[in-house]
Amino acid sequence: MYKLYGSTTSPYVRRLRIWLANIEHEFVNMNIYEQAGREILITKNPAMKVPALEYIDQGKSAILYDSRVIFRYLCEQHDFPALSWPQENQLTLIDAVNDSLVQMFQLSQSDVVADTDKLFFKLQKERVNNVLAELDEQVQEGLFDRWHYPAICLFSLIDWIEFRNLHNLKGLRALLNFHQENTQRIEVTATDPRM
Ligand SMILES: N[C@@H](CCC(=O)N[C@@H](CS)C(=O)NCC(=O)O)C(=O)O
Repeated sequence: MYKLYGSTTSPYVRRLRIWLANIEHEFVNMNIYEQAGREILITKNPAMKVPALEYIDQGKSAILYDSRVIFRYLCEQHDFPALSWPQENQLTLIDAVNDSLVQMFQLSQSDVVADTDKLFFKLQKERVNNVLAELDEQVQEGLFDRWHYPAICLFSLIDWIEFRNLHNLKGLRALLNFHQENTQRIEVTATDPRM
């Protein structure tokens, strides 16, 4: 059986929890910003990030980290087709916004004020705005109509942005509609970080 290490709030973890909805797994919930969680985390991933997936390989316990690698491993195990190249690009865009917003969130938790005249904040703001506009267009074109892995990743990102109030999504109507249309899915409500 799989053991997924993560937190309920991480969008990188949530995408896998949603995708694993019909695959037996244990979810180990940790607060990675507190001592107890960090003590577990350091034994699972030297990079000290979630998610990490523990599994049994030829009778031995093995571990994988990084959601992208974990997803690839799970697809191989369950004979699901690999992502297409355009879908890989979608994931890269979603992850780019995710990474920028994780860093901005950590800075705000460190009481660093986001000054958009400063290079770091300017770069993140540009990236987040550009990518969200591109994803909004792709949603309008129907590329996220099916509930495939990139759609699950996009949903997890948008819902996390709303949950943490990280970015004003006003004007990104297609993204907001996409979010609204998927909030009632069972696997989505079951992994809601607000619960
Ligand atoms: N590329 C990684 C990113 C994972 C990631 O950034 N996770 C965040 C939580 S949302 C984390 O563990 N951050 C801890 C830190 O930055 O110290 C993946 O896809 O799994």
